[in-house]
Amino acid sequence: MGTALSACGGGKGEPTLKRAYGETFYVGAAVSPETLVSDGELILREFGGLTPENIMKPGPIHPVESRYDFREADRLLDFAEENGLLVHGHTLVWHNQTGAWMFRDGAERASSALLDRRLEEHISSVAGRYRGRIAYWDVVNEALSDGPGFYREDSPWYEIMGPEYIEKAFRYAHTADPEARLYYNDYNAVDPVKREKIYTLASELLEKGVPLHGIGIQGHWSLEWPPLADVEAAIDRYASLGLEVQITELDISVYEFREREALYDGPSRELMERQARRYGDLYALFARKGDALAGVTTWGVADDHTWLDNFPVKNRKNWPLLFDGEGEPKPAYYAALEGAKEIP
Ligand code: 9MR
Repeated sequence: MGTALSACGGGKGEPTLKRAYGETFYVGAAVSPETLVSDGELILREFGGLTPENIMKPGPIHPVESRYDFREADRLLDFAEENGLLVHGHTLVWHNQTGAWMFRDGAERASSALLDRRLEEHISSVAGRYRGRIAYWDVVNEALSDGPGFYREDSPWYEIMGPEYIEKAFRYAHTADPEARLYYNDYNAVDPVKREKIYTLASELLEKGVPLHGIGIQGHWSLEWPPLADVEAAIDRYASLGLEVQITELDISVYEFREREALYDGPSRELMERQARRYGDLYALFARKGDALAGVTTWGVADDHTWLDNFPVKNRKNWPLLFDGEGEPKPAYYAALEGAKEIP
């Protein structure tokens, strides 16, 4: 993309996302090794923090038991430090993107004791390697159920260790990097039913003295869903526990989840204006909630690289972010900037 700085704003006194919000919460973006290069200038102009989209997940960073692959993560940390960006590590424990070896012992399933040892070894190696250099860690990702149950029971972590893997993960992470702020991160985190599960989990962990510092509300949302009132209520509810809150994975799909057709052949002006109103409303809310919010991160930088091109429908183009495929600011970007007027 390589957009010239002068060609798209951010000059001397001009507003940028990080200038507008940097005193209120950090403005982050999820990056891949490729977008870190292709969108480098844009990232430095607009963002104050980075989340690795995939490279620090257990699968990529710890592909087999005896070997870690830290190359990409090291590069990201170096880039962040050279440029004064903070890093939000993602993620130490997840049921997804984890090597199958983690849960096996030869031909058998790993025992609870073996998996516990691996959990500690994985966390102490990854969080320990970057000790003091990671501002926030998503320690456990998506451990709760979207259905009637409480925990995500089909996670191999839960199946083998029961719910204790969650508190153990936080304790191991705190030992490995005592300075890092430790988060529980989930989607549907503003849905009132799941919100209460997350609230209950967090209160129980806190009661036990588990080092939990924040809740990550992922924010994979759409033009119509969720209602703003639910977003506000969730931020308030988590903050009432004395926890930090972050919006960790924001994107606004042009499709509702139930829509499976490719309804749009391009990002029409009308569609992008609708999306801009939505982003504007959200950032205005984030501005008002600045005291409770530690950060707001978009799940990507620009519309040329988004997981939503393949979810929930493969090969259906989406335009969910604040910058277009050329790295130019979209109407959504200007609406997000406008929201900063609501900072008290
Ligand atoms: O954006 C990530 C995509 O590239 C991966 O293929 C996918 C694998 O499940 O994970 C995506 O990121 C997810 C994040 O790690 C956790 N919350 C949901 C995100 C979107 O699926």
